Amino acid sequence: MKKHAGQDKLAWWREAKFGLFIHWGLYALAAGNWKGQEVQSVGEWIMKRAAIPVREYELLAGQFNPVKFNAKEWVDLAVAAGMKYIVITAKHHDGFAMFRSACSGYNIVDATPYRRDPMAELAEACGRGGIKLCFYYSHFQDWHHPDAFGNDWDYPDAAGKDFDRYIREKALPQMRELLTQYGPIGLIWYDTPGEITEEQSRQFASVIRELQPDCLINSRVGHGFYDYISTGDNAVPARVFEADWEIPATLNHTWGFKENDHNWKDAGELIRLLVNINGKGGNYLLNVGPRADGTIPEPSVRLLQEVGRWVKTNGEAIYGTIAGPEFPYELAWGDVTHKPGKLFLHIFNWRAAFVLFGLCNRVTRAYLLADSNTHVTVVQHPTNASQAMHRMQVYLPQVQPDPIATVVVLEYEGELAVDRLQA
Ligand code: FHN
Repeated sequence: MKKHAGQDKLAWWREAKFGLFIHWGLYALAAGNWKGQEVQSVGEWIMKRAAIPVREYELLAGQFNPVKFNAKEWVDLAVAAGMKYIVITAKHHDGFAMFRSACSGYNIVDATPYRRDPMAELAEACGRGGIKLCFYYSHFQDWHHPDAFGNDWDYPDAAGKDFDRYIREKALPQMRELLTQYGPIGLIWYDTPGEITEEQSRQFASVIRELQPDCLINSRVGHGFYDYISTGDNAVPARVFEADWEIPATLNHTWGFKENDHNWKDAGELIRLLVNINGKGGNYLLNVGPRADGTIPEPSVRLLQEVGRWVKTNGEAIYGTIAGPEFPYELAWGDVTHKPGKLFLHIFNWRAAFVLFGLCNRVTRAYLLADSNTHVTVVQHPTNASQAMHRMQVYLPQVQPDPIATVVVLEYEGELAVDRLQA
């Protein structure tokens, strides 16, 4: 249940539809391997999966020196991909702060040879690039802090933990730092609330409401103190979902860099996912895991650039689209997105002609989004004794303009209406 009424502050996020998730931390140095062995887990979980003692894991900080990190290049990549916001791991479950922190020396400025604050550089580059900067903060799990959750190999005495002390001495002070050191923050992305109490979730929400009332909060804060819902990782809702929601998703399997994870999706799959997620009403938060030297792996860069080329041409069918409509049958040719007055048919499986069942509105104009001079012929038929649904024949051009997805725009009159199936 959502316990916040503010709506207007969601406007930028509803318009955005596509964001860049960045998982970056000490785990990138391990790159999925520990003591010469690959660890079977996502890269950022290596400390827990290999039960690496805090004192050993901490040594990574002494070697973490991302000299090739260039905030502008990261922001430029997000812009090239057509993304409108960046959510970066300020602190993941390993407890290491990737920002300047006065309340814990376990941070990138004080504990690494790098000595710079990449979040400050990103804030500056995001401001210049027109991208909203947002922070991920692991509020419940912190494997470095004896009183937080998650580390049962260094700190096995669960009963002796004082989680409120961790909140008081580390988590809330760090949240204050994140909310005061980098200018306006678009949203805070909390994660894995676990057994957090309602009062504790309230505190994590309140610090944001107090310091940056316009900053959004995702649902993983726990106990309903959110502005929008995060779905499960890579879990696309099966149907149109009329809520403010976002899906965190990967390009390969891992979130944090893992050198042996080559399970890349291809650009076509990513574009189809973007369209499908937007059509169901969601935002797509797509992840990259930079290396420890500050570079983003080439396959990630290439994929985001390819997606961006498509978005650049077809952005009108992405940004600001709203949930639905839901057609009551499978669309063999592709998928739909929608804004009032315009229905966008994304043709993934090209064909000379097909029938769109169910659209009740009169279509006044039909054309290709990539080229509004290319007229698309549509012939509409109302329901009759043998056809329980409206039918519209759509005749596509001979040559398929885009091998991945060609968008047909249908401008229609009135309130969008689609026939339902009837028994
Ligand atoms: O445990 C994390 C995981 O490492 C990653 O950060 C994802 C991203 O949504 N969130 C948690 C698992 O759901």
